Amino acid sequence: MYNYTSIAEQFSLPNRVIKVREFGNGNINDTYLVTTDSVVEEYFVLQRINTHVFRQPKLIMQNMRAFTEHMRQRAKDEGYGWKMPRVLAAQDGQDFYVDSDGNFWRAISFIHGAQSFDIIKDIPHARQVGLALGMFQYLISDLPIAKLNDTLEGFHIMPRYLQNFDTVYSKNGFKPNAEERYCLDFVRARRDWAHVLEDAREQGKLPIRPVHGDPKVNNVMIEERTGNAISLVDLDTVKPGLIHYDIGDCIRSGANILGEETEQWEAVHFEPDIGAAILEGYLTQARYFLVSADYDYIFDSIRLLPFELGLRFFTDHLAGNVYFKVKHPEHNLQRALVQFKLTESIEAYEGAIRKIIQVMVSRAT
Ligand code: GN1
Ligand code: MG
Repeated sequence: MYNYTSIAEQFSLPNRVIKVREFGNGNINDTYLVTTDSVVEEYFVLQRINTHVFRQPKLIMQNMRAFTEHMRQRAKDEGYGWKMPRVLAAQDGQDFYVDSDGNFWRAISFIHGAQSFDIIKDIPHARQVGLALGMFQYLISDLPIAKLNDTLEGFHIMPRYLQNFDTVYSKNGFKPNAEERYCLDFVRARRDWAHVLEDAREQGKLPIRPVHGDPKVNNVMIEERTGNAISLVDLDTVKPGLIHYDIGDCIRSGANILGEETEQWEAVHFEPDIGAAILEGYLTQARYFLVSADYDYIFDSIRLLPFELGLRFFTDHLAGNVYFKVKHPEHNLQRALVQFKLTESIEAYEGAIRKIIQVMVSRAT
């Protein structure tokens, strides 16, 4: 459908493009790995930005320039072996290329010698995933939020998602099946509590800071040689927000060892040991910038983010799959069920998880 080679060549010259293949399994953008004949930069990542979701993709590129340079410099100054993807310029010197159909393409460097995983392999991996988030937030923590555009308005803002859900549901006029009924009841039972983080922000308890926005397990790059996390990729949602969105998202994605795409949603559960290891890794770096109120909302964030994601999937299911890419018509319903089951399991373990948080926090502070 697209002439991938000629699009890739917008970013590869003077090198020749040898191959372009699909890469990763993002739910929003289309991602490709480009192989070139360059000896220094054999691969790079080419992406078509979904402009229905990201309506101002140029703002994303502006952000990426600003924070990747800032973070790269800080990592260097402080002696961390941390890598930030580089934005690759197109032939005309811009940070992107718009094709004749108006598609928005951009290229970023590939992190060599590293790979990512959809599911946590073991406890050391879990620790590295948490550490990656702590490192990312640490390196960006001194970048003034005024330097970051809001690339996706309303992202992670729970009251907005609830409003959107109500609008879609009231227009839908459908007869729910048993699974949809479960989801409807699930949302109803938790909707009043779900404002917890935004309330804390409004009350001045939690500050707005730069966040990653999407620190799930498969965005953490693990160095093959050492097993250490060396980068956190997928940077479109880096913008001002609450660091708790990141904490909850990272832990909900890692501690669900069946993965978010499993069809066995009834078996989905939270693995406390993995959650603990992620938190432990996170705090080794995050303790340098967290303040005491931040710790008070860690449990809420772990419970809220899977609920939020489940609600977003469920809303999209009701809306006819207009936001997340799907492989079959019930895909978003299945994904919602997975996240709701995970939330339920977190609720069942609340006492144990709160104890883990206490132990990890007292060790780190
Ligand atoms: C989307 O496209 P991808 O897979 O990187 C979504 C995240 C969700 C994630 C769930 C901009 O990310 O918020 O957590 O799916 N990104 C956006 O897998 O909505
Ligand atoms: Mg993403």
